[in-house]
Amino acid sequence: MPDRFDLPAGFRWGAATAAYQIEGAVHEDGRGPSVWDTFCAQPGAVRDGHTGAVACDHYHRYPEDIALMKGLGLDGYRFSIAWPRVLPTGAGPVNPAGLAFYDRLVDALLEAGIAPLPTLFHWDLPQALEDEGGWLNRDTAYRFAEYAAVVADRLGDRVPAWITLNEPFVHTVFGYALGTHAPGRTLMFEALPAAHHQLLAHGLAASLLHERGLEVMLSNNLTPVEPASDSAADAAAAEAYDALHNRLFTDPVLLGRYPDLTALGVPDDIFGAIRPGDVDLIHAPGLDGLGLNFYNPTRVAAPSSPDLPFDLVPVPDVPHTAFGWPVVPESLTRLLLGLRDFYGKALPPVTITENGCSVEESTDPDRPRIDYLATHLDALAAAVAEGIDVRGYYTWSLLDNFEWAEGYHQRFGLVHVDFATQRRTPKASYAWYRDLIAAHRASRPR
Ligand code: IFM
Repeated sequence: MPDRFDLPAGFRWGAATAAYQIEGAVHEDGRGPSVWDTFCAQPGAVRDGHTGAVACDHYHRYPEDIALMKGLGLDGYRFSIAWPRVLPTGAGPVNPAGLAFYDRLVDALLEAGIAPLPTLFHWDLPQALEDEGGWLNRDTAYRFAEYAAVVADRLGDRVPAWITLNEPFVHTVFGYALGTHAPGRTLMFEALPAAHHQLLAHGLAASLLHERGLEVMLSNNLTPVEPASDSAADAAAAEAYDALHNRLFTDPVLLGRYPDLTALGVPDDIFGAIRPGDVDLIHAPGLDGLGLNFYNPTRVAAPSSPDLPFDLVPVPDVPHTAFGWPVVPESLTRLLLGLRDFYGKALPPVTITENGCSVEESTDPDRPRIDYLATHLDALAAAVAEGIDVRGYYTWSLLDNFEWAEGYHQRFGLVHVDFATQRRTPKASYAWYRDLIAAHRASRPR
């Protein structure tokens, strides 16, 4: 495996996490309940009844975790802010102790020479807002903008760049359409107002962040969609899936219009959710950077039943991660070139805000993760060589953590966490990434 890649000077090396997946301390210092606390309490919702109540105990152990980041030589750290820590009921009075935690975290990161990159929403909606309809309720978008302003007013003097939402596709589809994530709704395509309201929330918050002189990104987990064959039926199914997974979340922000969703049976106004002026509110603030979470491509065939307009089918003849996800690094190059072809000048600079894989705990010496990271960085460098403006790479994840419906079973960390003792042990991929960052810096001084 190469130990360096042809990436530009000033390229930002990072690692990513999210609040509910690592913080724990769900009952401490005035934090309110989130939809994930509620979901985890439902029997059978999460594998083996795991919850994020303790997770990596990062709330208390963040100095140790920042020391691990410093040991890697990271330029940046992407984390998320728990809305229910800051505003325990989602709106109304601010919880000073909650804000103070992020204040300490940001100061400690800066002290270590690591740039903080916060995400404002990584799926842990305050339960009180879910009780009012969650993202199906348009008001949630306005509550999000208020929350964004509160946090930016506190941290914006030290944090210049922000991510509004993490993966609205996954939150909408798993959380509101299929019910495999919190809040566990099973509305199928009628979940899509939740997508529109998240995008509206992004637009409203982006305006407020820009007014404060801050940069804004939005992180989506985009996937290159490939038809299973050359048939017209497979091509049409792939187009419908691409509209749902990718373009629904990117076109309004970058182009100021929604894609055609009629193949999904979704009306133009997304079941009455879109009001006049909304799309402009989403598009007008502009985006300073596109956050791209990349894991795998998706192969799509014509539907085998009338329930859905597509079938998701296995990608043949490729290795798979411990999670069963296909490993096709060159599809990252294809995705990036395809984004440029499709969006042209509307495509802002890209930052890879997540990329990584889960590996069996027993795997020694963590070779599959090193291979995954190296081959994807190679694919990224190939896109950069074709002229794509990529500013940084945040691997998912710094630590093994709470992997949502899979509980603690999928391990994505560069650092092993023993969840019984909270002992952290850097894996072979940690040393590999550390050496890679050092080699890149030595060969490309700023
Ligand atoms: O753990 C998740 C993260 O929260 C969002 N992106 C994908 C990761 C791996 O599933």
